[in-house]
Amino acid sequence: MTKLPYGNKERASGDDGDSGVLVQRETRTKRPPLYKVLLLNDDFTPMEFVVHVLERIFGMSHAQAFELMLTVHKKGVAVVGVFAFEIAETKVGQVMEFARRHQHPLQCTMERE
Ligand code: TYC
Repeated sequence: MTKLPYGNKERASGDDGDSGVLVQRETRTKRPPLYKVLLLNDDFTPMEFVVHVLERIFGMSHAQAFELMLTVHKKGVAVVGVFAFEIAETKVGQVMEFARRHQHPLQCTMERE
């Protein structure tokens, strides 16, 4: 048999090894990243306004909202909740818009968990 200048006879015969059939390699569905929504303290926003924000926008009970407001007041910042990107973005926007409309300097941000 003649020695072929290729590693194997498939290549020498012009077959590139591609059968034309698509092979599914692996399926890896990554969980979407989560985002912490943070509420920041300031010296001017009234406590009751913050409590109202936490009830209305984050669905907390009055007791939960009051407790978290006090945590922010004492510590400077607290995580209000953890959400998928678009939910977190929407809630941050709602807080900022509501505070702006009432002329309070309340700040709300998000960061990747
Ligand atoms: N520190 C504010 C006050 O004494 C109350 C406050 C709490 C403001 C939480 C913002 O995210 C905040 N009136």
